[in-house]
Amino acid sequence: MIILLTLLCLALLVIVVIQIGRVSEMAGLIRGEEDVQNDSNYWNSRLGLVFMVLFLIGSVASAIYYKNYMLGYGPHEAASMHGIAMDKLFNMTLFFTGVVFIVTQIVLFWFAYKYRGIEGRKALHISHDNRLEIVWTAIPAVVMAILVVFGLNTWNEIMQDIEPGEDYVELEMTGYQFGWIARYPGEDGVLGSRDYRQTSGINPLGQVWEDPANHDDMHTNEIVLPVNKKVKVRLTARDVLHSFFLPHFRVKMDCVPGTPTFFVFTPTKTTEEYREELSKYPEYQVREDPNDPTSPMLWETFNYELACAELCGTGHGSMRMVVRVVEDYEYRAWLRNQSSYYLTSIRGSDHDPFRGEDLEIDGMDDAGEPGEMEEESTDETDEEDEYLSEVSEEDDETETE
Ligand SMILES: [Cu+2]
Repeated sequence: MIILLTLLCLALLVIVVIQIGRVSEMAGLIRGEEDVQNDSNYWNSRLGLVFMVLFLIGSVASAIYYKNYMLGYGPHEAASMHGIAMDKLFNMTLFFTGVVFIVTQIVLFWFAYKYRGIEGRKALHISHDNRLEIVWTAIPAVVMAILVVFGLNTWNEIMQDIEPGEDYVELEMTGYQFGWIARYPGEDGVLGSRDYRQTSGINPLGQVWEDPANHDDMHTNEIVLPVNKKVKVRLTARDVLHSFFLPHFRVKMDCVPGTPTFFVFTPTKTTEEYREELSKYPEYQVREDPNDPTSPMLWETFNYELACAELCGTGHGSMRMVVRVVEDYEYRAWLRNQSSYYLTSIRGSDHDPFRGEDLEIDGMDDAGEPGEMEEESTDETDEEDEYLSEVSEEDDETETE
């Protein structure tokens, strides 16, 4: 019904426009073509100026209104090292293109007004002007060169791989319709090999169980990362194109079936620190559930998140995962609490090529329980243990409640 009414309105509008055209045509015949032409030139050129002013005010106002989202200000500040450089680049590009946009719009509409058709005025024909041509070639060339050089520099910095000998955290993310599988390499620091032909319900990544590097690999249901440490994320997809998008870290890379990609970045703010920052903004100083005064504040419930940025199918919107950035000792404690996928789901089953054989797996005893790891008697380990006992106390409290 609404569509029918809309179509009817549109049809009526077209008829009205045609009728107005006819009326002015008739008026032109009565008053003489020239007069009508001059009249219309006069009004159109003035209305053009009015349009220009409103249009520029609207454009600048919208840029200011959306600057937090588009340029990463306020509660949308970057939480990674390269994110800051990237936001700077966007700001610089917008500055140059913004100046050009405003100047060219003013000149465009001003010329349309100044050189409107006036009775007796003749158009001047200029075949070419060397000076003008040099100016309008050189200025854009210089500005473009500046933008390209800065852009290329930033791009090379962002796309840099891990240097040999550098300390970093590695994980692998695999997109599928519709979700993500996160895999951490375990004690040996090596992600085991995969063969897509071995993919099945019990082996969602097609891990090759003969490869001992697979035995300590862990599948986790959230991404936990240590703050201020380089992270290398290896990206793949199991079916169609997906895109690994971490908006707060300005990370976005396609996951392509059959073509592994990767992204290296350094988170600079823990989730707690980011929440602290958000607590300063009025839009986050409201209850999570406005009808429930006992619910937590919105900033307290904030989490970094992973989203899929490729329209990969009907369940695309459900491809979300929480990303937690924590202190290094909390990260190591969390890692110790994760268990190997091989030991929990494959070991001893029909799919286990080492069934009935003894296996030595780093950091795990053969029964598949996370065992004693090599203890380093450093302060860090103490911190880690303290954190672990705190966490288990909290757990106990929630259980007794
Ligand atoms: Cu997807």
